[in-house]
Amino acid sequence: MVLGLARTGSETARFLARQGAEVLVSDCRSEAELQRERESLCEIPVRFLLGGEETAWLEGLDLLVPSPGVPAENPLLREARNRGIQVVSEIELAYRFLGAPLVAITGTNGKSTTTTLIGGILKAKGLKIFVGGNIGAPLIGFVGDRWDWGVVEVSSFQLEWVEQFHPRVAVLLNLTEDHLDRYADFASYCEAKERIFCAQAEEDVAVLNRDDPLVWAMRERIRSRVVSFGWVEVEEGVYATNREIIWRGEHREESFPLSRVQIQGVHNVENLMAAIAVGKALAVPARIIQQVIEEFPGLEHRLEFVRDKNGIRFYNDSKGTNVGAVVKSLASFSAPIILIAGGIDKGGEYRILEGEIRRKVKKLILFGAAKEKIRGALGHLTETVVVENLAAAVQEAYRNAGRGDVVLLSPACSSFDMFQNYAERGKVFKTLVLSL
Ligand code: UMA
Repeated sequence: MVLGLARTGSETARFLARQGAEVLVSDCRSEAELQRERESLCEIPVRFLLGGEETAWLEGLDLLVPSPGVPAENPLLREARNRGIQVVSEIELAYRFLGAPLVAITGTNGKSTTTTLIGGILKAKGLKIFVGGNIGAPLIGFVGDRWDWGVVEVSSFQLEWVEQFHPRVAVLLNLTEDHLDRYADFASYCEAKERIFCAQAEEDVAVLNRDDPLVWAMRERIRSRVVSFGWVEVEEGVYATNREIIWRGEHREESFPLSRVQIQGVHNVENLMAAIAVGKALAVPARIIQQVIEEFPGLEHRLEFVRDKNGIRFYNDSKGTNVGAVVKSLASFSAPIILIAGGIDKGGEYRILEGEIRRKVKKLILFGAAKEKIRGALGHLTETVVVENLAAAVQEAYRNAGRGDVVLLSPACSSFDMFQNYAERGKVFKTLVLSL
C-alpha cells in the first residue's frame, strides 16, 4: 500500500507496479479531488482506496510506504504498525534498489541550496549524477538508470521510516525549531534528523556543523569519519573568514575566495562550507569547486531578488517557512526592512526573531492563519499591521517603504492556508511586486 497520492505516492506506485507488486493506493482526499493524480496512473495496474482511512483496507498487506506528508499518527499507518506490517519510507525503498552511492543532505535550513551546489560540483567533475529527494523529485524516480552518484535532499519526514538507507556522505547543516505541528517536541524532530547517520559505517563521511551545539554533539554517536565546518580556524576541516573559505586536509590546505561568489549572507557561507567539505571528501579539484560556487546564482524563493522600484528592493524568501530561516534571512541585510510574514503556524518560537526585528524591521506586515499569533509575540517590537492577504501586504509594504528600504517576504510559516505550496506563494508575490 502506498499512502498518499501526490508526487511521492504516484512515483512509488509506478515503481512498485513495475516490480510486479499488487499495489493499493490510499489517500484521505476524495476521488474528485484526486482526478489528475489518478489519470497520471491510468496505465498502471493499481487499485485506489480514496476518501477515507479504513483499517479493513490493510487486510493482506505486506508493505506500507507512507508519503512524507503522512504523520505517524495517521490511523492506517498506526494500525499497520500494530499489526506488524512492514513500514518503510520512499527513500528507504529507493535506496534498496538504486545501487548508486549517495550524498544525502539534511538540516532545518539550507538543504536545497547545499544540495544544488553539491550536485553542481559533482557534475562539473564529469560524473553522471542526479539531484533529487525533498528538493522536489522523489528518489524512487531515479531507480533503473546507472548513476555515478546521487545527491539527495532528505527531510525529517523522509528519515522517520529508514533502516538501511546508507548515504556514503551525509551532511547535517543545522537544527532549529521546525515542524513542531508534526512532532511531539523538538527532541523528536532532532532524533528523526539524526537517522541520516544510522546506517553509516567507518568508511563513510559525516559532514557536521561545529557551531551548532546539537549537531556537533552527534559526533560522539556517529560511526563514520567526521569532517566539520564552522567559523573558527581548525587544524583539519573547513572554516571561513569574511573573505574566504579554507579547507584543511592532513597535509594540505586550499583556499576558496568569496569575492566573486554571488550568494550572500552568513547562512550561505555555511552552505558553501558544507558543499566544499563534500567536494573535497570526493576528491574534486579546488579549481572546479571554485568555478561552480562562483557561477551559482542562488535558488528561486530563497532570498531571491525580485526588483528595485524607486530605490526600494524587493526580495522573495517564500521558502523561509520556519522561524530559524527568517532569522538568517534578516541577518543578511543591513538596510531597514519591511517584513511580510504569516501563513500556517508550525509551532516554532517567534520570540527568537526579537533581536533582528528590534534592530532592523521598521514595519511588520502580517497575513494568513497565524497573523494574530505572530502579532501577539512580536507586534510590540515594531510598527505592526495585520492584512487580509498577500496582495494587501504588498500594497501596504510599498506604501510604507522609502528609498533604500528592503521589502522582504519571509513568512516563518507554511503556505497551505492560502496557497498550494511555498513555490506558488513566491510566484504570486513576484507577480504582485512586478505589477507595482
Ligand atoms: N495524505 C493522506 N493522509 C494523511 C496526510 C496526507 O492521505 O494523513 C495525503 C494528502 O491528501 C496528499 C498526499 O498525502 O494527497 C501528500 O503527500 P506529501 O505531502 O508527502 O506530498 P508529496 O507531493 O509527495 O511531497 C513530498 C514532500 N512533502 C512533504 O514532506 C510535506 C515534498 O517536500 C517533496 O519535495 C516530495 O515529497 C518529493 O520528495 C516538500 C516539503 O514541504 C517540499 N517538505 C518539508 C520541508 O522541506 O520543510 C519537509
